Amino acid sequence: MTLKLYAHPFSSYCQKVLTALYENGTPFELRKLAHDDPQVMAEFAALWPIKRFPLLVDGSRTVMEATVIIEYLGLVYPGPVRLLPAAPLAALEVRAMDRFFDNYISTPQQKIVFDSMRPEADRDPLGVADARAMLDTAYGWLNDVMAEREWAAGDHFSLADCGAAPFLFYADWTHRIGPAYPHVLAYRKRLLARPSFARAVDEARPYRSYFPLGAPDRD
Ligand SMILES: N[C@@H](CCC(=O)N[C@@H](CS)C(=O)NCC(=O)O)C(=O)O
Repeated sequence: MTLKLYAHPFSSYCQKVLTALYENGTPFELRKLAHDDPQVMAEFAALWPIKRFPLLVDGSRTVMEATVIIEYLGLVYPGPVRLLPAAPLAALEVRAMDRFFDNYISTPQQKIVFDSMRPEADRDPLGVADARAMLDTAYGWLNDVMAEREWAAGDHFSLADCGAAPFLFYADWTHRIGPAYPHVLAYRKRLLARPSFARAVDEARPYRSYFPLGAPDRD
């Protein structure tokens, strides 16, 4: 049975799952979400009316939410790279860092981007200022954590790094990670050098013009 992933290469949450799939060389069929492919869009809408992607389909089972998809892959299609440690407390640390990147890096980053896509009159400057403040706070906290670590949860690349990679990638484009956060910048560089994420970034290059704030000429 071929795994099907409904996703788009430029989406950060999709890159989170693609990084996990590439880490383990897990075979899958990409059902690329594109408005000029109504068949795929209709399949996706029927499977998941919430219409947030990525979405994994394994036979009769539908798995939503990037984190849950990665945990599912580890349980049902384990590969050489274990992305969630077997020891419960070590796994808890990975999950805590995964939540940190979703809630305090990706969520404020997306707030800024989505706000920029609204008509001028519907914008939310206070919400955007709060999101920028949250990113500064999150960069500061992460800088202290990463002073002591190679990967998000310690010595081993994990689920938390799968999310950190695209979220820090786009966060820097949205609200620059300044020189006050050298350990975050060095970590982002390590993530970009990781072959699994580097592949996801390369596959998304053709779509850079989609970035609503304008993609910078780097990375
Ligand atoms: N909580 C979801 C978030 C997924 C998400 O926000 N995906 C974005 C793409 S990066 C999306 O579906 N955007 C479409 C929309 O907001 O309508 C997860 O972890 O998978």
